[in-house]
Amino acid sequence: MKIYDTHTAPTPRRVRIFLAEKGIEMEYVQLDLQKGENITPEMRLKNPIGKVPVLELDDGTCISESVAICRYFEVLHPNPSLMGESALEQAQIEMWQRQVEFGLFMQIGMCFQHSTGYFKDRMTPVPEYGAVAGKIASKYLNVLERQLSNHEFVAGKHFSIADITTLCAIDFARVVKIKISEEQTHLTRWYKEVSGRPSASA
Ligand SMILES: N[C@@H](CCC(=O)N[C@@H](CS)C(=O)NCC(=O)O)C(=O)O
Repeated sequence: MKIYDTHTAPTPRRVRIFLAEKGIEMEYVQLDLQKGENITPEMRLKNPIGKVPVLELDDGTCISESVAICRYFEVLHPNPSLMGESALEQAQIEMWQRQVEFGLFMQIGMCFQHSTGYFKDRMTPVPEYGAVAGKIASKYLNVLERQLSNHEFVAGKHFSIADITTLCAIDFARVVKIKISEEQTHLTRWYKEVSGRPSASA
């Protein structure tokens, strides 16, 4: 079993942290995205949209989409739970996870791609769109600040995949100069705590 990974990219990091939290060892195969190693005909057979991460099982079955990969391991290794145990917990984690993906993670990704032209060989950057996406991401940090003012973690009482997604988005946001502000004291408290977990260096 192995995962096609790119160490510097934020999405595969979500899976690395998830597996580290569960203590699962994995073989990682590094792909250079800028050189297009993820969009070769061979890699498109593993993931038609040519993105990382991709989990390849020993029988050759491939699973892409970071959350699908995480869910696979959550079912196989339920402890510690990172996607919730009760119906309510699962729904709350999913709710925050989706909102963070759309409100923050994706906006930061769009801001990066459209303002830097990093993937201009395979997409058309629209800098104005990049700037708008950056503003949406910055605004979303206020939503997290409010949530963390009365919850220990993003989805409530327990560390979950929603914290992993948020951490990866915020760390990558530095590349486009989006940061937690000093006034966002609850977000700062949360950030210190989750980035201090051993899994954060995965
Ligand atoms: N929804 C996908 C997103 C995957 C994704 O966008 N990965 C980026 C790296 S963060 C990628 O492979 N980009 C390469 C490219 O666009 O060519 C997931 O969660 O796995």
